[in-house]
Amino acid sequence: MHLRKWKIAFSLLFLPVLLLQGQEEYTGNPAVTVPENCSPERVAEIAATVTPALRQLKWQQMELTTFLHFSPNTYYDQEWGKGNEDAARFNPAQFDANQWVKVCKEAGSKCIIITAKHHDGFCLWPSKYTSHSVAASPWKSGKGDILRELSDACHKAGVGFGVYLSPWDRHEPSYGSEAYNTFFLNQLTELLTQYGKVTEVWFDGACGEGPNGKKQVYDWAAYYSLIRKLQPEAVIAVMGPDVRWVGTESGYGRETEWSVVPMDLSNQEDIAGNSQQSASSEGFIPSGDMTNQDLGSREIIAKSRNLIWYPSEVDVSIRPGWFWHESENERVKTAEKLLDIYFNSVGKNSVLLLNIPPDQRGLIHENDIASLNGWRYAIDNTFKINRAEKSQIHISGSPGNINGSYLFDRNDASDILLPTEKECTIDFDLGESQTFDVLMLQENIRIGQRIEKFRFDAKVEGKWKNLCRGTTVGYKRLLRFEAVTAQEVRLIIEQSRLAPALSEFGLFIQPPSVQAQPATATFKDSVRVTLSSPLKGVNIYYTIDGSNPDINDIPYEQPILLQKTTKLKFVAISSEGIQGFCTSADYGKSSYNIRLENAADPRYDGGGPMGLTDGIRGSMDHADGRWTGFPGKNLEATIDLGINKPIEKIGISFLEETASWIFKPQQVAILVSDDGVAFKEIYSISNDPPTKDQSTRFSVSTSYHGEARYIKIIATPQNPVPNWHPGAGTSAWIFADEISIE
Ligand code: FUL
Repeated sequence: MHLRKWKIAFSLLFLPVLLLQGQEEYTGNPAVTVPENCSPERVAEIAATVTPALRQLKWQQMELTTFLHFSPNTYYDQEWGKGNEDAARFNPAQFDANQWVKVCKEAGSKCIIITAKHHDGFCLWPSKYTSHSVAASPWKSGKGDILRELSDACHKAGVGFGVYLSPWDRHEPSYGSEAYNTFFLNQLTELLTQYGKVTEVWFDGACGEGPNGKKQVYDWAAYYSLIRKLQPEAVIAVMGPDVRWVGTESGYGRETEWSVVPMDLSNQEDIAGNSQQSASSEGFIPSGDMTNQDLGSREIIAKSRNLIWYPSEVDVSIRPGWFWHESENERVKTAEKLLDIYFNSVGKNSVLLLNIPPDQRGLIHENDIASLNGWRYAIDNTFKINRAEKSQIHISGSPGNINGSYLFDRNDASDILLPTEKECTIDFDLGESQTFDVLMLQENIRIGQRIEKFRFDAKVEGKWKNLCRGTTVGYKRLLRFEAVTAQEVRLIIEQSRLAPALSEFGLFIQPPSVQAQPATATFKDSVRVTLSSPLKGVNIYYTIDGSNPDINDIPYEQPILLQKTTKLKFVAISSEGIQGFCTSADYGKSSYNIRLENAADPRYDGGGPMGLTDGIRGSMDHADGRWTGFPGKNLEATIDLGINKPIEKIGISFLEETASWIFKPQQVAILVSDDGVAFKEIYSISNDPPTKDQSTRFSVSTSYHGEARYIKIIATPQNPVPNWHPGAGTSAWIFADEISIE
């Protein structure tokens, strides 16, 4: 054992690059059959020799890819078309494929996958095999081809081009018969032969009923072999053999993400029959529950005879829906949220497939672009300088320091092969004291995915302090922790399968953040807000007029005293001139006494009853902390103005977000009183339940020319929830915010 260790250590000394393969020679070993009666240890070793096919390796290296959901749904304000949509409504008058590609490329995307056909069967290219396509639309007088313009723009910009062709087709009459498989193969052939190189073919798993009420038996094997024949370098994703769906659409990958998994994730009986014998897709049908937390641990693979390289893709939309909806323009994920998704997808051994749906004009909306720009700025500035790049490295057991430059060369093909001992420590002397809050690790997956458990420490004031721990690394692992300043750090690989090949090691610092204390508040007279950043040497700037702060705004020097309802916006700029995210916090003044007959749900208490009259309106996000939510109960609020006062107008706003079971109240009544006992109704309204999903904010108000001391608002929930909704028969939620009294 020792001998082997020293051999590795010496090879590190004299021949530190153990692998620097040209991609051309690389073929990979994406499927293995485990011999019978292997011990679990032996199976783990075999799993460590499974490596990606070349197309999978290139796909993994892209890290960031884009989905574009665009179809008649964009014009019908819906997510799933029925197949009978009128092509006459499809008219992206300002369509500009170059804008799409420019926005995606600038955001860092390496491949764009377009919904060539979604479940509604409408084709964005003039397919010869159906009339339900752009050819029937008024756009470019039926002479246009979205795919032609997009593929040309992608190829010109050096961005990959990918297609989403929905197997489920709610328009095509042959759906549900063998003829449909031929129809589908014909459409695939058009896509794979008319638009140049295709990087990814994305098949969704949905298999519903077609126009004749029948379901289709898909001939996956025929689809796959056609793709292999026509576009051998394209990966086939999700319902395909090359790329696995991560299992959620949240943007958040698994903590432990193995790219090597059993061939059949659930049904052991099928393994032999379904075996993916080589990088080819023959006989492969994805099965098993992709949502399981554990897909590739020693316990799981020990039960398997066939192991495959099947890496994870995280798909998520920048908006709540996959398609563009006007009502979601204010609900675009913030740059900060996108960064969190990045760390939890790309940083968890997955490729991120971020959906950016074009709008009815045929352009990517300004709000999406603003988020993407902020996101890119944060990623670029975080990863610009590797604070470890000048390190001297020592590996436990080896006689001296080694040149670790291969760990900092931003080349995932050069690596240092670590000893196979149970525990191996790599000490880094960073050369000088550095501040960092991100650890990046990469394995050379051409050798295999091997690290099972690690921890990372820094020497702070003479003592080792643990900063983070992790399990799998794979292609890339990113971990964040509180910023620390240190010169000595160590990475301890606590467990691995065979010898891990570490290809990159990075320490980075994110753009500075600012915390406000209190984070939000409703107050009667005044509130004092403290702003701070965990990083030393940063300058904080803020505004109180709602504008975005920068270096020209008020520098923060001492706690800020607020005496009226204020949206405070703040930003930090590091000593290196890097600007953090602009953050805002709401502070609302409420001078009324308000009593609620029914308490709000504790998860949605809107900051307490006073939050209903603090001048800050809830956003389109029901969980923003501003909304007061009542589950199936009346909202009954009584406000005491202290003395009789003249009143001009009384109003209240509500949220409707039926997908979250939040409906407009069935009834709203506004009452006034001088003594708090006898109330007079001055307004009442009834609302019919909606007939389809809605997402909107709405207000009711009434003018009142008189005096009163007490105001009462009673809102009753929709009861029962209508039949078309999954909550049918129950009593809906009411979400209210801001009662206004003028
Ligand atoms: C799902 C589809 O049903 C959605 O509409 C969307 O295309 C998403 C990416 O896949 O299964």
